Amino acid sequence: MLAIQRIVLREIRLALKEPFRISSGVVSDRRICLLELTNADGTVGWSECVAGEQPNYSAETIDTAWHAITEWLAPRVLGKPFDGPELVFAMLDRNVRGHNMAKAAIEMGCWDIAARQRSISLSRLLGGTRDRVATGISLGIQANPDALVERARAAFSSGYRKIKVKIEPGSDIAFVRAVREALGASVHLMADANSAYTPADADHLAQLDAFDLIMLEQPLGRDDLVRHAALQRRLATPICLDESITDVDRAEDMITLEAGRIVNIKPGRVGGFTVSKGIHDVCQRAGLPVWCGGMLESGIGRAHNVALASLPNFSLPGDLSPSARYWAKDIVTPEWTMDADGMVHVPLDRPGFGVTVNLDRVDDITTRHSVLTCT
Ligand code: OSB
Ligand code: MG
Repeated sequence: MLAIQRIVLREIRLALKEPFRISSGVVSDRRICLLELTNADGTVGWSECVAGEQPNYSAETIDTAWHAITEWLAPRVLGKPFDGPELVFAMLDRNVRGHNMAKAAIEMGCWDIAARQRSISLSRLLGGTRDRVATGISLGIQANPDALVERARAAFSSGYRKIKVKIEPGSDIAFVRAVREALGASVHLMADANSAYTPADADHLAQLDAFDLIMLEQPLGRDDLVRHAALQRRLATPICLDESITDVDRAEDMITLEAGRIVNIKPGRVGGFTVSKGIHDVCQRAGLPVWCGGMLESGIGRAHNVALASLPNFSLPGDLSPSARYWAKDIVTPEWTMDADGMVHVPLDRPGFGVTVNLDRVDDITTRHSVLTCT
């Protein structure tokens, strides 16, 4: 039984080691919203809202999520007992359109509490079947192909099992070619456009077929399922959808329309773990692989992603880089690490998501704070 009594919202500021540039914008200092949820029995769970500062990836931002959680979503769970975390998404979703990132933050915190109550790992509670998950790196857009090659080489030699390069018009074909030539034919290489292209670019994008990419992520707009289907017919490279897949129905539409052959699941984007599991299951039934994407999360959001990535149909490496790739110092202990084979270990022997939140460090970098309770 869960009955959330208190949610502490915090905004922290965490500087990335280097700016991360995608087709729609750049981020160098992350503003991250953290949730600390306290259950009636005293069990505490944590979560992170993946919304960014600007509405360039999704319509939501940290400020809209803060508002949605405070005004509409937290009141739906605070002081309202319910049987289990699989019920939370429906409680939050009824007559509240959108705001999936805000919903996900509350929902995932409830899963963490439920795992801790049972003294089992979050991975186990979710139905995870692996003790290690394969890790890829997502490399931001660089000034020139040489700078990208340098980062791709370093990533490959440190063990990463998939190299993803961000692309946009003007920084695409030559950049991907340079990385493929530098790393050789056997490396799992892919590109992510974050919606930077239109159907008029189909012939241009077809040049990427020459580089044997394992997938091309989100070339077109997020509502462009029909247009993605037409583009997929034109390309040999499998299309993977990220921004477009906001719920289980959109994943089913993708499958029906053949708008893509792979899904990047970010639990924070789709409203949490219940929806993520639903997308995982429909893809599995259709024979399509999924993988776990990232949103430059702190060690808390990363913990949720690692747990999800341990499910069976997460058969491709996720965007789950170790803490040290992003931050001088993470906010969890131990920090997330990757072994020499590019694997992150799932903390199966610890209750909940398996790392400890370093509260002193969180307090040091907190810039905004709000306590929500039952009224
Ligand atoms: O499209 O996958 C994306 C980061 C911010 C916004 C969108 C995306 C990304 C990444 C980063 O690719 C992956 C990571 O967290 O390492
Ligand atoms: Mg993406």
